[in-house]
Amino acid sequence: MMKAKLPTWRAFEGPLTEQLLREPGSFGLGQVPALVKPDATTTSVCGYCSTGCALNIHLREGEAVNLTPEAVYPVNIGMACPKGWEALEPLGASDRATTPMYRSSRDAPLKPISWPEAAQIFCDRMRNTLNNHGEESAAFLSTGQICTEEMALLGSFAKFGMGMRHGDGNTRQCMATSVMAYKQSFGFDAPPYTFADFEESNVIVLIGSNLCIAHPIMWQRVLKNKRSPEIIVIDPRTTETAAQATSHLPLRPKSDLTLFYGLAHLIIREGWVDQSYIDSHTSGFEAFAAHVKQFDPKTVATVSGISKEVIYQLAKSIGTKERVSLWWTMGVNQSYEATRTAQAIINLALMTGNIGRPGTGANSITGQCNAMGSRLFSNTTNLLGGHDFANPTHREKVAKTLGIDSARLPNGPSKAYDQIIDGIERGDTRALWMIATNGVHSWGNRERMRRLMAKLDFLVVQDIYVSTDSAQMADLILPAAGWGEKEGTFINSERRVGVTKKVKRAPGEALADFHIFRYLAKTWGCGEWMDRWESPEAVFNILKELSREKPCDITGIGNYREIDDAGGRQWPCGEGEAHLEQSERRLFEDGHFYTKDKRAKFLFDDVQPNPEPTDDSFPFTLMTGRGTSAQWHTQTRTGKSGILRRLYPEDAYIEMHPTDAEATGLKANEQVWIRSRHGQATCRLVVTPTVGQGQLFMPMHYTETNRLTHPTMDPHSLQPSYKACAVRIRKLLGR
Ligand SMILES: Nc1nc2c(c(=O)[nH]1)N[C@H]1C(S)=C(S)[C@@H](COP(=O)(O)OP(=O)(O)OC[C@H]3O[C@@H](n4cnc5c(=O)[nH]c(N)nc54)[C@H](O)[C@@H]3O)O[C@H]1N2
Ligand SMILES: Nc1nc2c(c(=O)[nH]1)N[C@H]1C(S)=C(S)[C@@H](COP(=O)(O)OP(=O)(O)OC[C@H]3O[C@@H](n4cnc5c(=O)[nH]c(N)nc54)[C@H](O)[C@@H]3O)O[C@H]1N2
Ligand code: SF4
Ligand SMILES: [Mo]
Repeated sequence: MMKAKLPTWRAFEGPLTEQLLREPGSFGLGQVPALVKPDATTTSVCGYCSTGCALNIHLREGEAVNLTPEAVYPVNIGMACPKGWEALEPLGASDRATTPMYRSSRDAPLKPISWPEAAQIFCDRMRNTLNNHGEESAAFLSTGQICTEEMALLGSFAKFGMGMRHGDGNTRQCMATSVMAYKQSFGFDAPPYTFADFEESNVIVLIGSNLCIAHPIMWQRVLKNKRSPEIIVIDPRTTETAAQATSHLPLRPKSDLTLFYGLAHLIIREGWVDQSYIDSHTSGFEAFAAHVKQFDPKTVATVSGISKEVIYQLAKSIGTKERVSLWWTMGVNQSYEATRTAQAIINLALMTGNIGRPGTGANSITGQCNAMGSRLFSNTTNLLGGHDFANPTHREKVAKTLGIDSARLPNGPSKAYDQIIDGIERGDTRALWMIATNGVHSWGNRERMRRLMAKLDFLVVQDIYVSTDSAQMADLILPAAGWGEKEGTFINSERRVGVTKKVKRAPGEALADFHIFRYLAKTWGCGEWMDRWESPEAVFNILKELSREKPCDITGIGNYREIDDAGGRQWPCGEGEAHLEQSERRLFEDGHFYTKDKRAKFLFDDVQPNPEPTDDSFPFTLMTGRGTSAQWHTQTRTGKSGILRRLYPEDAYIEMHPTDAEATGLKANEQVWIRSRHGQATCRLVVTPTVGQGQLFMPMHYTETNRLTHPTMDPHSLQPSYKACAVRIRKLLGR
């Protein structure tokens, strides 16, 4: 068993108001005794990825001293990946934000200030901006990595309290495509599967999804499948997952849409469609069938680089096998035609009747621990609980449940991430509040992003560390408690609501995001209507009420303790629903979708040219993504664990095919210079046949990567196309 070192906390010594001290659970161990016995073991859902593994947290005098994976939880059944095992370690890092910090001008150094001062500065400067420049002039950028209750509180305070019109999240970089694809096709953003489907499929198709690295415990679930499934990986790279698959289709980057239309063409031509399913439960099939006629195997083979024979075999497996599940992640979502690509996958499942049965589905795998919470309850792209900002009935329902006037609700969704950022250039966005996301590292075209952050009148960063790229540019840093130092719920990839608990004291004056939002709301003056939002569980009860009669109904889900005892519960879970005792649940078993006519829609479009084409000046296609199972995004957390650091390369690197290395005269391990149309970077060269010729790969964990990428968006989801950027590469001279 690994031993977690107990960090030495800085003594708490800040000036605080009476009011803050009275906040339940804001400092010290607060509410821990309510859920956790001091010298025992409790469970908590992991705060990294969307698998949502439960971890046993071992306590001494109420403080976590170690952890082990939980054996009976239905998700991870005793397993955890390296990040989960090391989840306590980053909490003890020396660069934790322990007090609010402020600089009155850009040239001044950041100085510690008190919470009352910080809250006053936040409210004064935000209020000035909104008063002087209008409701569109300040925005927030949030995350899929805080608790659902925190997201809901933030979205409600910012929009209904402060009167901010815009707020988006890093989920735009990640899940916006799936949200849009499901909404349009199924009538609601509803990933239909349960993890048991990994174990119950005969054919598992993984598209742009590197489970072994990004979702290692889901891959363990695949390995538990007793049906000797066919595992097909569709990814330009020979990833760790592709290497273990029964077949790997190394298609040309961004040729997915052509390939899927080609598969649909063959399935129709060979008569493998499930006509009775199509007739009973879908609409738009005929037009779709006409559309895919042009995608004959020869054309598709030329475009995708996959042979006609292999394409035929894949079509046959999808069209004739009994239980086929299709899973996708960022290789699909991060594209300039992402939504239609995701819908092409959905169409394959619909036309073969592979949905609503065990081992089937058109399944988008989410990324962050609470991406699903953000999709439903962050109040950004839709009104709390999957409601529509523009729908009068929805507005009334939400306003009534919250006890506010519906006139306080904006009448449309927020600007998207890129529109908020582009707004800085034009002077439309003047103040920005970044919460639990490190946009200066993770957004494309880094140098432009840095320039725009510097242009803001006021940048507030709310993070657990002071050292992040974004925090370093802030005017005001609000110190947050991290995973393990606060409580609330996460919703994982299979729609399972799980409880995460406070098992450690946050250092110094760091506060749970929940309490930061509450304190700011009180200082702002929206005390009264927010009185009911007094604790995470009180907010959870409000969210349950908001979900009533929506597809994500959780009115019958129970309280934190009941959810915890049940091993988490999946939505929907309406009042008195019998399936409460079931530990695994999938959607659409009755063939009814959430559209008006209850039918799923076939949606499609013409294939678009890559807006970032390669040419003589930029001959290589750069792909980006996850590097190792021990690295998380911008590395602010995983970079703090000595054990994890030993598991991955310290310095930035780029992967190139041996033939290309030979042709360009580049050698393994030498420093190279890479240039795109948007920026340049230097890093170490790794020569490996896992990338195809003409392709390069860089993990996103190093700051170098997003110096090169560019924010080209999918038109429906406005998600950036991070995975296909044209570059050239040379030996770095002078070394
Ligand atoms: N260890 C670790 N795990 C994580 C994360 C992490 O940072 N580290 N992040 C989490 C988050 S938020 C997310 S969103 C998920 C992401 O999980 P994944 O999407 O599985 O990870 P990525 O590496 O971003 O992209 C997946 C694959 O897409 C492929 N790809 C690139 N271009 C194309 C294309 O045109 N077509 C196809 N079919 N494939 C293509 C890439 O080669 C890559 O192997 O991981 C989650 N899990
Ligand atoms: N080139 C390229 N770029 C990408 C991607 C790619 O594949 N390629 N993937 C994109 C995807 S899918 C994603 S999801 C994004 C992720 O991008 P980010 O969201 O920017 O990445 P993280 O490093 O997870 O940032 C989370 C921040 O929140 C802080 N934090 C952690 N816990 C808490 C908490 O409880 N409270 C508060 N207040 N702060 C906390 C962390 O210290 C960190 O600074 O990156 C995107 N960018
Ligand atoms: S697989 Fe995901 S949820 Fe499970 S331990 Fe690893 S990071 Fe945590
Ligand atoms: Mo993500």
